[in-house]
Amino acid sequence: MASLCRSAASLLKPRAAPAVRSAVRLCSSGARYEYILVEKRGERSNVGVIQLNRPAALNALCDGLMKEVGRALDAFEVDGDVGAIVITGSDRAFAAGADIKEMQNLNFQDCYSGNFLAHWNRVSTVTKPVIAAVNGFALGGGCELAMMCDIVYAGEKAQFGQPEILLGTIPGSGGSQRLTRAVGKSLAMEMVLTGDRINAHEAKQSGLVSKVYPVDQLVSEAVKCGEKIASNSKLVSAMAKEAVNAAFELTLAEGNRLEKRLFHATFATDDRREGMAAFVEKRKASFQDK
Ligand code: CO8
Repeated sequence: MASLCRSAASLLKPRAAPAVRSAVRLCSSGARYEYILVEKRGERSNVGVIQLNRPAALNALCDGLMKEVGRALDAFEVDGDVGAIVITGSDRAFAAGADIKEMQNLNFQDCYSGNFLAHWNRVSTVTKPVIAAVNGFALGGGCELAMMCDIVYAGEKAQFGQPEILLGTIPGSGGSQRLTRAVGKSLAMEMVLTGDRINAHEAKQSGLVSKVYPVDQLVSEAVKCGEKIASNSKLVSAMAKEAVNAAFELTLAEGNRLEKRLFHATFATDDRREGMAAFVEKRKASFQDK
């Protein structure tokens, strides 16, 4: 957790890259991943891809799976080559929610004293841009996981929903908050109170996702978006992400003040100098992430 609290600048310094250049089931520490596949993609191997891989349970987000996602995010966060991260699932399911079988016998004390599933929040604290590529079901915690990401792309057959009410509970990882901010009160209320799902096109129309692609093109399109982001200054991208995220937390005046300070801060970077010089000299900028 401590590593996630470091400043963007220290996180973006190149360090020893973990061994995740091709699809492997090893994390940086050498420990095996059981529930996810991790690789680096893109022409310059600068997009980290985490694929949820628990097909028999439609990628239900058991504790072990979410801990592995956290470890993979940690590794990409400190990997100086990686400029963006994609989280995806299978064609059938991004994730069908938190693992109901794992939750079934918990009581209030277990949840409260153990701060049940608090570590899920790690996805929303990563400083590098994270893109969710959602095919199939994104239900309950699956929809919440997608909404923790910075950009959501959907495959044409994606379905989004918060069906917790049908299980006698309510969203617990931001569903009532992020969904409402994304789609507005009436649709969010309808989804949370009825458990009804929306399809990819409804999700696009309501602002939950930014692009819809054919199922088989979704992940490569998300990687392309990641490559585009990764070609910019990682340092300045982290500032841009911080500024946009502040819009959900601060008043307009506070948000504008923070934005202005971050804008001013870009003038302390070599990359801002390089970006403007490259424009004036009619050449492509070469950012060094400092
Ligand atoms: N948890 C555990 N197992 C699951 C889950 C799940 N969420 N979803 C599917 N599975 C399992 C099924 O049990 C089944 O396993 P098995 O073959 O061993 O019986 C397998 O996946 C395939 O599922 P189905 O046979 O049901 O497949 P269908 O195609 O018939 O249906 C559905 C697909 C519609 C996705 C259906 O599986 C379904 O409704 N799943 C549950 C969806 C749901 O209710 N999700 C919300 C869960 S609660 C939640 O996410 C709360 C989050 C709170 C986070 C708090 C953080 C602090």
